[in-house]
Amino acid sequence: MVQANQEGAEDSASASATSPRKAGSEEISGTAESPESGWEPAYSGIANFMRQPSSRDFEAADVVLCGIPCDLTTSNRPGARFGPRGIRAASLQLAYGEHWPWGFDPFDRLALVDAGDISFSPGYVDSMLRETESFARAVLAGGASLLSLGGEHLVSLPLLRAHAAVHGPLSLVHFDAHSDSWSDEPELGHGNMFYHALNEGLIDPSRSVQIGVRTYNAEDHGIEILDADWALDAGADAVSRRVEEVVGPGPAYLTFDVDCLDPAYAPGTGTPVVGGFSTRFARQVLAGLTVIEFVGMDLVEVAPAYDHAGITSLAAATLALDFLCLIARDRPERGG
Ligand SMILES: [Mn+2]
Repeated sequence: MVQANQEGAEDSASASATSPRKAGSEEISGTAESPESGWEPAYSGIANFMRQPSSRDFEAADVVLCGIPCDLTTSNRPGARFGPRGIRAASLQLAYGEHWPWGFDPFDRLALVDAGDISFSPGYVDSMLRETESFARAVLAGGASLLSLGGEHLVSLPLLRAHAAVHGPLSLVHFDAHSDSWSDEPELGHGNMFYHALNEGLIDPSRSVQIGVRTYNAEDHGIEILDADWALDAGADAVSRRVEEVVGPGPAYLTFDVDCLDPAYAPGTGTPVVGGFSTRFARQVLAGLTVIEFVGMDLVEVAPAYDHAGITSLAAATLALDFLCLIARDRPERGG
């Protein structure tokens, strides 16, 4: 692993004097260009996502990445507010050029800026909802796509509000151990925001699908559920094909709760449920969704305090990078 990273790093360092992976040399003026070695090891440096530029200038960006450090309504173990930081740190060991098994570097094709985290008043759900929707609307108005890192899953509601304002009712492609559409909870929270999203008309249930579910909810609200047992028996390719059949043409929003993965692969989360996907299986399903028109994505519920050896954060960073490869796969190289 270390050997592979070093080889990749040498390749990318020699390829371009302005590589954004060269120790942040583009972002910081008046400092040393780069380390003498020409590359920076994964444990070192500023932890922007994938070492992409830190910026709130969205004009030139194809994709804006943000963190939403919120765990206000977490129903079991809190700590997802540290998710964005954990995922960014884990991403540094992936920031060495071509991403396996895609065979290309998505940042040769997509300009991504890491906008940092959305700030809101700690402890106030309304503040998080307002600030997140406002930020997302500003990004989308500038023409960029948004890749959001949670945070608890409630963050998807203001993100869906902003995306639906631009695109109309969305197909929801939802990876999760839980449906998060329970209708019997008195307050808005991370177990019912998709029930509220349905009531608000943000989601088209007939074009939506939930993948990896392995908890009970008496109501499916008309959304197709590919539960974890069915999916694992059917195989990744069959799951991808069924998701594409349900979604069809039109804008889709991807939301990935890391607890879709089995706790063996993602212990660092608030409400783990056994019997889930391996990281590899989830990657295969995601990579198979090649004809869906994704307009945005969030990846949520990483809680690094319960993680072991960083495997949950690494899985999340890898899945976020897979999503970027998925939307970049048919694009030409930038400026080339
Ligand atoms: Mn969940």
